[in-house]
Amino acid sequence: MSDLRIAVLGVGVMGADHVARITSRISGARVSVVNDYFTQKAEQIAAEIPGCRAVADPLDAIADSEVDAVLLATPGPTHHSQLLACLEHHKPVLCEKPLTTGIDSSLDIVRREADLGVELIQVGFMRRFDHEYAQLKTLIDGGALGTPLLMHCVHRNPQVPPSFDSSMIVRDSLVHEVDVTRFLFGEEITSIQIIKPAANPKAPQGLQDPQIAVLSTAGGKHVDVELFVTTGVAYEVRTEVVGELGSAMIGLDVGLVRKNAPGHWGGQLTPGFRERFGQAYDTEVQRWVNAVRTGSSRGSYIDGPSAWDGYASTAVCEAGVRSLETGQAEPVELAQRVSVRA
Ligand code: ISE
Repeated sequence: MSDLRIAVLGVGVMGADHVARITSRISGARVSVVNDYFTQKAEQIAAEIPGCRAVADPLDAIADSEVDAVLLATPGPTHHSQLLACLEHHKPVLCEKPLTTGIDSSLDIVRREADLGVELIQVGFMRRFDHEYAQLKTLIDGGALGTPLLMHCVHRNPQVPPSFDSSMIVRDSLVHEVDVTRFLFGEEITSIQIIKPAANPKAPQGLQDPQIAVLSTAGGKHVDVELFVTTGVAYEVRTEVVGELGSAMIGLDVGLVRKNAPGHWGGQLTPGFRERFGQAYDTEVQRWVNAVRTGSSRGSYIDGPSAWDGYASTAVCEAGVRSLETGQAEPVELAQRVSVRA
């Protein structure tokens, strides 16, 4: 079978990372086309990869006859039209979160994919592919914790770009815990409240940081998340699940512990999400490539979070942004579940 030819749209931090990943670590695939709003950046990257071209228009890149599948790492507001183009051309797509930036547009994508009768859209919630999250999921599903009851999460970033506003802490950062909750507990989230503690004096003026999110699930489980994106320290993502038979925690960041004179001990903190979740991104992309290459025989071109997962997370985050304004717990209302009709 020949290599899958992938178009990577958006070659900023994450997209460029994926280009490097596909080119050097993923088997059975290569990058045939790159596209970016900054055409020079795309041309520069294309020049470094044998057999790769820069295509200036994102929709042309999707339609290109030398493209079998698409990896979207473009800004969220462009996703709706780009996903529609992927569906129109029947091109499997791995879409970095968010699926789209609105509930209606996300549901539109879910319904149009369902009408085609084939799963073409996978959403890039990479934590599901991290070894530690996978272990936690196996532990919960195997019943080792009994009935899971609570989850406590910490999500700290050393810094965020200057354009980051308070609602992005919900849409861009908390969205991962939203997906983790749905993944680990297998339940939809029914309400969300954002609590606003005193802001970090070192945070940019007007940025509500830290935030505490409180989520409830359909089965009455409670999840709390500390979001703190201007710690100035390191990247810290911890998740603790508490059940009737005990608890389990991941993300302790304890790699090598060194002891040295005079009387010190310590280790290395993880600087950012690309380092912390590097293995997860590799596994996610390799499994997606494998799924796309074998898709025609299975009637599905995904192996991971679906368009529905993208829609559900958008709906929770939109309610979260409402709660940021009202201070109240906001209900999450999801449409009737739509699944792909084969
Ligand atoms: C970023 O977009 C990510 O997806 C990271 O995983 C998250 O930790 C960070 O807060 C976001 O800004």
